[in-house]
Amino acid sequence: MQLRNELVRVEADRTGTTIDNLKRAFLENLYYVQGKPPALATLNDYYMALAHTVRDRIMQRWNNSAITYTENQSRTVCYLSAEFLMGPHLGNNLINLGLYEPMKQAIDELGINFDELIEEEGEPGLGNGGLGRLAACYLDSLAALEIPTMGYGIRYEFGIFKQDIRDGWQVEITDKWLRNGNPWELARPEWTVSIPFGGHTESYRNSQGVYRARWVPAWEVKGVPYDTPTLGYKVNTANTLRLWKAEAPESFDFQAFNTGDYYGAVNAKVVSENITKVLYPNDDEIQGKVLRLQQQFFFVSCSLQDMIRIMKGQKIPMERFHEKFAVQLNDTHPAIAVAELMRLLVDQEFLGWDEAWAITQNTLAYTNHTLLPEALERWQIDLFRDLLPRHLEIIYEINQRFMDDVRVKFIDDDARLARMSLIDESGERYVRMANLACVGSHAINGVAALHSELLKQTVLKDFYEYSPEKFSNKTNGVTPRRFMVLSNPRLTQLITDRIGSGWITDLEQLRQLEQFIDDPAFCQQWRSIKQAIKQDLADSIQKDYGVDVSIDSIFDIQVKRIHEYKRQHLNLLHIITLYNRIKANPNIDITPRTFLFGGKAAPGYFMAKLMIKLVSAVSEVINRDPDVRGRIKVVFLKNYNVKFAQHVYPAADLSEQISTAGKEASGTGNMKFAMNGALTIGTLDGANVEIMEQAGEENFFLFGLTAEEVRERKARGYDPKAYYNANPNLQLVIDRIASGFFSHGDKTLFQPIVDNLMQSDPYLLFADYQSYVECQDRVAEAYRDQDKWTRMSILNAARMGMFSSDRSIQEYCDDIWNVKPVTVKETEGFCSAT
Ligand code: CBF
Repeated sequence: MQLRNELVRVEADRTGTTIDNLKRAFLENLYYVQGKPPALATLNDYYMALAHTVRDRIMQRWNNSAITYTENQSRTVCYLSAEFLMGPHLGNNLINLGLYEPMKQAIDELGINFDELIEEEGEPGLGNGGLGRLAACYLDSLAALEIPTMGYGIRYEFGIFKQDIRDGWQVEITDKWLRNGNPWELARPEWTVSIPFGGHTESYRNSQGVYRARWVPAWEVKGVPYDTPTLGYKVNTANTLRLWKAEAPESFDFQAFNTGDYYGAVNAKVVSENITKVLYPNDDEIQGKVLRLQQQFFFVSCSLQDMIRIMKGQKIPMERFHEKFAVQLNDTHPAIAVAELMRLLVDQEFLGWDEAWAITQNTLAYTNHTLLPEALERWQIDLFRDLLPRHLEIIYEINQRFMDDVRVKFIDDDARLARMSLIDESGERYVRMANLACVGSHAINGVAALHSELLKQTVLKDFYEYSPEKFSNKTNGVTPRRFMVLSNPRLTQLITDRIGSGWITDLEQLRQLEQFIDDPAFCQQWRSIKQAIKQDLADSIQKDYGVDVSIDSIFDIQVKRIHEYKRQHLNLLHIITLYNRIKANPNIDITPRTFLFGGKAAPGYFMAKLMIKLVSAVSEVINRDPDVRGRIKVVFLKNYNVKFAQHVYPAADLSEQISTAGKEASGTGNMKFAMNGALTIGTLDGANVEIMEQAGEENFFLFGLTAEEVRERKARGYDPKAYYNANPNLQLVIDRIASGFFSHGDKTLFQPIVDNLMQSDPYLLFADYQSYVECQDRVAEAYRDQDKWTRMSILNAARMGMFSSDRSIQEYCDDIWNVKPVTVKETEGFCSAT
């Protein structure tokens, strides 16, 4: 079909940005898209109308980006991730469009509360925590830096569960995030792909008489793409997040239906759609379930097939796949891409093995996000073969060639061969996904300096020794657009008034704030802003939990997934220590504190759930004890998610980053807190190390063993009881928990925590206890000197430039992906056939 050669201009209602345009557009969307007259509209209708008004203003950028990339055959980054924790879109899109203020004015002028509409949006919780949120920050920076990008992932019908707290226990509630529709996505059924599973393989001779392999799958599902635009900050770039939904090839099996088997007829649909039904709610842990492998293969195959379609659409020969695409594997979850790309190139595109292998390695790169052994993915061979028989063959072939190379490089080292093999044969046989990712990638990186070093010394040591040139560090970063501009408008205004707005895209410019640390007016404004934000959070705590918290207390916050290695229970040991001091001397002079916790526990992680219960139990006792006189308060904030996080980071005085050294790969919450002027109490773990380097030791509360000391302590034979016996304060804390003091006299309730600490204490809480408490005492002392504290707070924010995800992404672009920005052209009308 050929369009007439003319420029079509769009009416102002779809693209206009004057206040009048925005008002008209909003009302029009309410009436015609949402189908409601104002008299009958609900809050959600208003939100939807606003979302559509914003989406209309994105469309031109999105289409122009697609046209530019197609015309230029642009090299494209494909970020493959099983999780994208995007957070609410509305406010963020308005910021990136530069329309936040005009839209607020327009909506307010209509008599509708704009802030309520922003709050009305739910969030697509398609991730567990750090890894998924990092992917979202990276999409933001890729667009801001004008890098052609596709994010590829899974459109889970149910994202991370909603957390309720009942009687102190976590209760999981299904997250029906699509219930009211999703105005930000567009289904693209025309690009549906077919994904095979199961069956067997066979060999055949092609027309030239050459033997080839063929996969004869037992069943297939359809992958339907849903696209969401990801905007760059005040540039024309709108990239795409493409999430795949699984559907049955036929909704009904008519044969079964005709024979009266109604259940059988719909079952195929149910089984297929199960693949993208729900996000596995585990962070840093694997479960080895077949459905999870199905999910991984499903989205990887959909995405690679999509790339091949794009290559063909742009008439680029398949031999140039690695020139067109740079594919990043976000952890091992998409590592099956190594075998799948080989299958597609060899079996379907008929490239030779060696050529396909060179393309695969040149295309793929792998980011490792954890050193925890329980998070290293491996799949039982039988399970793997049943689902992906052809991939197992391909993996065997890759392995055989790889083992031959290793054998030559490291002569007579069978132990090394066994460790590096893609197949774990030490007992029951498994496919090792990290090994597969390493072998199939040209670049491997960790996510903070310490983590990247430890990777080379521990889990990936053999691979480092084999190909050191592949390894690098890419310290994580977070987007200042969401985590400063959107979350903290007051601080943004203050900073911009002083140094201009360049810092929003060049965070190093925050260093200019250092010149104001001796300016009393600036410090006063800085402090008042913090107090005002604390008041907002205090109000919401009062409303939601009925607890009064004072904004003159230190807001001491630990928000992150609940995990033993993150040591929320170490925080509790300190709280109980303070409480014990008060009980011993009710008139003691202590710096008031509000301890806030938030985070979800994996539903099957008993200890983590018990830790939540312990926080609740301690808070119940402390908050109502008259001796405490409100000087310390403890609150567990339920259902911590991106939306809520945006209210939390700006309100913090103290950021708790207290994981056992060597366990947290990077952390990213630590960066978000510090950018918003919180001081950190932390161990030398993950990115804390670099945060401290940047902020300066004098502006960071450091405690605890180093990763090396932790290793030594364990090697020597760590005995937690020795610490307990030697420290009367620690004894009192543990005994109080064990005695049932926090559990209405029930001595058994928290026994698993007590026993675990007393008998093994795998995360060395006892070893770090004294150092932590002393450090907390220094925090309390420092907070008393408000001038000094404010200076430290300003310096922390001023020196966080390196933790912008723009810096991280620039490093990936330069060192791993070799991509350059592409400026998206602007058009006058929306459609020109010329
Ligand atoms: O790199 C992003 C984050 O990933 C994790 O959350 C993960 O899922 N493996 C790590 O635990 C974090 O340390 C890291 O910041």
